[in-house]
Amino acid sequence: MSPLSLRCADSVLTVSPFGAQALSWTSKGADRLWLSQTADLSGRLPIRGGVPLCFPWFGKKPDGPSHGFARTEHWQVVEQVESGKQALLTLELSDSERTRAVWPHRFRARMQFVLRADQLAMALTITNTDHHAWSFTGALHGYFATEVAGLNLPELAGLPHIDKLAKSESLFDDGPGAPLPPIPVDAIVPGLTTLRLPQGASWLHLENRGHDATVVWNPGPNPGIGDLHPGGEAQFLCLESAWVLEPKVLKPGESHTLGQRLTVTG
Ligand code: TA6
Repeated sequence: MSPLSLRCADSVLTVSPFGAQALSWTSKGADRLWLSQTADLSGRLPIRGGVPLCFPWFGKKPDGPSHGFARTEHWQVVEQVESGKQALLTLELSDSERTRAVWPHRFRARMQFVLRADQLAMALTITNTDHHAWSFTGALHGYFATEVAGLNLPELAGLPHIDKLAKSESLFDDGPGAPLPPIPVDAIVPGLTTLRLPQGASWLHLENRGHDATVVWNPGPNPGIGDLHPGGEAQFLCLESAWVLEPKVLKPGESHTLGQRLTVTG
């Protein structure tokens, strides 16, 4: 399925209806997202890069696909509007026989992108359309372009987190000059909301909402990931707006929105 293009001034967003996944966002002359040069765009496998959506679960599950099925389903476009100051794109996914075979619940998921010249706001709203309560975990698993070598994100200094690599609770370093995050990293940081990532001469400001944690991920050198081009791991950091600490329970008719707003400055 061909990607959709959304434009506001010279800010351009490309979204694949497969997974409702942002693939690139060019603002102020640079792509703010990172996409693997060897990403599989056939519409059969998850796409490595951009902003994959994890739902109805985050991470691995013995009896289902990693990070759930939202990123490997075809979403319907329900709204695309471009007006002077902003452009808006909304895609929707509902349960089907295929989704109920791996997760036996009725739901509606709506992914909205609001684009401005220097800003992209993303919101994933999950609604329980079933007759019983169910729970989910999820994330906006964004891959952001940055030079990983020498990275130092002061917002992480001293923060408690779950270190998924060491399988333990830990604290980020807060000494001067320490690489932050250390690479490789796979960390769940409870409550963290705002971060600022260097992107060449400019900054990407990230603001999460409706999350219980920010996930920070980079596999480091020799990642052994088939669809990651050689050296690609040095070019991105995943900073994910996530609901992962405890499953989020939704009663019939209830909704929850997981969001992330990106703003470019400099
Ligand atoms: O968000 C971090 C993480 O859950 C890592 O543990 C790592 O496996 C990554 O996502 C990528 O997962 P994927 O299924 O896309 O290969």
